[in-house]
Amino acid sequence: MSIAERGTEALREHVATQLRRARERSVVLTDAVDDDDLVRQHSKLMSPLVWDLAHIGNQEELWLVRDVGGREPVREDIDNLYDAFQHPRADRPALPLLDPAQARGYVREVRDKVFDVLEGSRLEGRRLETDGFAFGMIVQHEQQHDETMLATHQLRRGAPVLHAPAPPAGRPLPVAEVLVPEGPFAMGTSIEAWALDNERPAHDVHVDAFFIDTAPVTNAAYEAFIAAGGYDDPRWWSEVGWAYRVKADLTAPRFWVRDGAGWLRDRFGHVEPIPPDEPVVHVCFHEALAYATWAGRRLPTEAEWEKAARFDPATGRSRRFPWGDEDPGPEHANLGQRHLSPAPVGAYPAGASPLGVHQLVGDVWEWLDSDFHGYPGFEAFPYREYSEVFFGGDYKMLRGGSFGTDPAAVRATFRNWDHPIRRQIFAGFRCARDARAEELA
Ligand code: AVJ
Ligand code: FE
Repeated sequence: MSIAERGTEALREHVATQLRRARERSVVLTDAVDDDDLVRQHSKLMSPLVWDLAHIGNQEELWLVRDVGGREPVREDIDNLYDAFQHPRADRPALPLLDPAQARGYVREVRDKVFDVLEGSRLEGRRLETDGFAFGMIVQHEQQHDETMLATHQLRRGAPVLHAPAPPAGRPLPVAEVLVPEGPFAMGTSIEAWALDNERPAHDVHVDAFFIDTAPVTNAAYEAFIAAGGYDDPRWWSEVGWAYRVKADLTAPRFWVRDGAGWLRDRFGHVEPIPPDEPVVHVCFHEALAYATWAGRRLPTEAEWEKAARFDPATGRSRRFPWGDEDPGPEHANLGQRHLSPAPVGAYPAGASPLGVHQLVGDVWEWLDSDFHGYPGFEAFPYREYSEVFFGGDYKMLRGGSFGTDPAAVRATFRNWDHPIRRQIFAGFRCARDARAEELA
């Protein structure tokens, strides 16, 4: 059910449930390791887990306790420490951070006040409170950091501490690619209550006919690119991509380890054979683009991806999700850290789009050949630092969420972005190609 269709009390209950679910995840991810591990920096790319935890609490305090609730600050003195714009990740371990016990106490104290604020909010009136937007924003913020913390776990060395059942089995798909017809579709949203500013407003975009793969590129397909010498041939790489490939000495996806003539992967501390039918993960944008070029194909644009994910040819309408308007369930998509890996191709037939494109949502974020810009009519809300300060050419877009993304923090309109060199995120890709005139007859 959409947020706006709920009555006020049902919405209040929904907010409370979502807040609790997010906190359960944060607790699992931070209770899984000891205090020494929580304060350590596992990679220069990441914050110590204890920073993420207190930062989650601080954002919640700023928006829900102080702004929505109009209450006195809990810990105004620590705002600066947990402001992501004040301190780059690499510098965070050296800050006088709250220790693990203090951080846990802080987020609990903030959360108690938030439940009180939630009781008193009309969930309408001010834009920030209408449909519980600020609560939804904070739920998504915590879940986004939970995915970031999961990426920190992947970078952490030592014995495995996280456990989850294997994803469902795959099955062969009837076709490898489908035609997305030429024409306009409604991109973005003006009606999804918890959509963030960069997803707004809905606007028509014309998309030429193109073919898109029904599944993300698999480990087996990617290994063929490696075996064919793809990493040694600058023809497949963009100029900046090749320069980075050389400088960083890339030879395979991150977390792949050589095993004789083949490869293994290190997944949250388990060193294991690489499942051939799972989407490849932990490649950067440059690797995705090089693969696509080698394969005689290209990456989709952001508009193409969203049209493939939302366009219903029967009605011409854009759906909330590939499978329809229902919120994601376990049958639709590999989301929410239920499984700690992507699922093999074909594992979610109920999640396919009307055109027959599978696994657009869940499994792996998909790199796209688009930069981050605001849609026509974009308006920063409620703060410029969520999206607007990242607009421009420095980032590439990612869509669809991964096995590490919570359903609350992904939609078919949800936009993610990162530097094109990043590999620690749970990102893969799928390929597309232009349609030839004779294929449209
Ligand atoms: C939208 C995932 C790029 O993690 O940097 C978290 C989300 N913004 N805290 C990020 C975010 C502020 C953001 N991404
Ligand atoms: Fe944040």
